[in-house]
Amino acid sequence: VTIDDAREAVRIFADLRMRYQGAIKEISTKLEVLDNEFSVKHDYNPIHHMTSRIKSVDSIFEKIKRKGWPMEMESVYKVMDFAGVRVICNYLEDIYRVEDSLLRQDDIKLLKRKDYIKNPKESGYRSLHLVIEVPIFLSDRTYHMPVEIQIRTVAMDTWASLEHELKYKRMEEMPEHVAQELKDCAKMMAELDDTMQSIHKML
Ligand code: 0O2
Repeated sequence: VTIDDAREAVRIFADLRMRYQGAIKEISTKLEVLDNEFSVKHDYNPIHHMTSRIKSVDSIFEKIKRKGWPMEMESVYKVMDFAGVRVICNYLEDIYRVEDSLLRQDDIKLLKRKDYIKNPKESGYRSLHLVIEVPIFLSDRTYHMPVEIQIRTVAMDTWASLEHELKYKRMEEMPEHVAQELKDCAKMMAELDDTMQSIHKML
């Protein structure tokens, strides 16, 4: 690798990061506006809090390797969760309320949807995953950037954060009985979400 190649690679990644940061800002603002509107209209906030991240260069290449894609620039553009926004909602129904309100917007295009709440993953993981495309307007052109949005309740988030620490990024296999315990915990969290939703409705 020559110094010029290295400089060019850094420039490309800086440009990509800038565009994905712009996309995260657009989505975060849209979600904040929706949350504020809901608060004014219904005196209640569907969104508990939000976080966002840009995938690290190492994680991007790890993903390309895991997917078995060729190690080339085209593969980097195929990574749909380069930019990620996590929306933590108070109640189960808020998840679909937030989804509907966001997808109604004219400039948002849905590219992929995975409902791991209706169909939890083998691990017990639950969340609604959307990959949407949002325009960002730069000085000389418009880019349509993909952003992965994970929408989940506080209970789903608690489980996913702890389980992620314990297992997800590890190379070793989780012992079967521990995996089962974690699955049981995920089930308890799902029951908790149902109960909290009912209590919220009652009041
Ligand atoms: P990080 O650090 O959260 O970014 P796809 O591209 O959709 O075909 P992918 O990306 O494997 O394939 O999609 P998937 O499985 O739908 O979603 C991946 C992301 O969901 C992960 O991101 C996690 O954030 C989360 N996730 C999925 N399964 C689990 C699980 O069993 N436990 C936990 N805790 N989180 C999970 P990353 O990129 O792996 O990591």
